[in-house]
Amino acid sequence: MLPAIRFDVLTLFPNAFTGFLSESVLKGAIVTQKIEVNLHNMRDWADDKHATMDDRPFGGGPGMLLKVDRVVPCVEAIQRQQEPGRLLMFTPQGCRFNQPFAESLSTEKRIVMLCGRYEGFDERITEILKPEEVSIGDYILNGGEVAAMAVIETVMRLIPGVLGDEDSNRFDSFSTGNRILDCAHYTRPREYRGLAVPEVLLSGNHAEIDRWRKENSLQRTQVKRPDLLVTSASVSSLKTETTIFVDSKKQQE
Ligand code: 6GU
Repeated sequence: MLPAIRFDVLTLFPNAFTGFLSESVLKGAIVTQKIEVNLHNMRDWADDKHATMDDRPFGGGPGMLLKVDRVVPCVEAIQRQQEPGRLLMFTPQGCRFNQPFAESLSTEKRIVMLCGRYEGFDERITEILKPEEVSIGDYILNGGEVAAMAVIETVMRLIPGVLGDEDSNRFDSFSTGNRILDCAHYTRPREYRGLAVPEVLLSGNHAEIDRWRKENSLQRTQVKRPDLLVTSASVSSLKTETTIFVDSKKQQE
């Protein structure tokens, strides 16, 4: 059986991924061939293995840039291995990665990810390859490797059959039909240091439990992430059906 998604990661540090991919759910997804992750050391694709991958910027300034004549042939060669995949380039200047973006990736057959290092990429790499530029947040990492891991892990969870319980991600924070935070959860003991589990969760009344959870989700979102809600009168009265959610896809445009 073909894996649902083939990921190709182009990086100068493939070893950074090996521990990450060999544990827990990711390991399972790879062993059962739900996903395939191919790590490509970009340096191996240069004509000579000691080839320089980076160079100083024209015009001066700090840092080194990945070279267009190294990166472009490498991406093209890897794309030719199979039907070309959706191409992501990791850069702090990219669109913010979020759950709707992950959902859009989860139906792809192949995702090719280009990880930068140094100060970034020669601009012509973007002009020639026209990748989707992706960032995982407003802070600066040493390179795109951690971002690639975040994308692989998030997308992998959305593939049917990867998580044990088919329902286990449907109610996650930010997921389809629930673009707000997940509700609070409790397990035994019923009381700890004077803190009791909300009575309704012990009631066995599933309609009441559902109502409590919806209300709790909305309250938590208002307190912890009010930016996820468009503030309106409907929010303060906790009427879920009239709450307007910020469309994160539009935010990205
Ligand atoms: Cl994708 N790359 C780097 N270097 N820094 C980042 C990032 C990506 N996303 C957030 N910070």
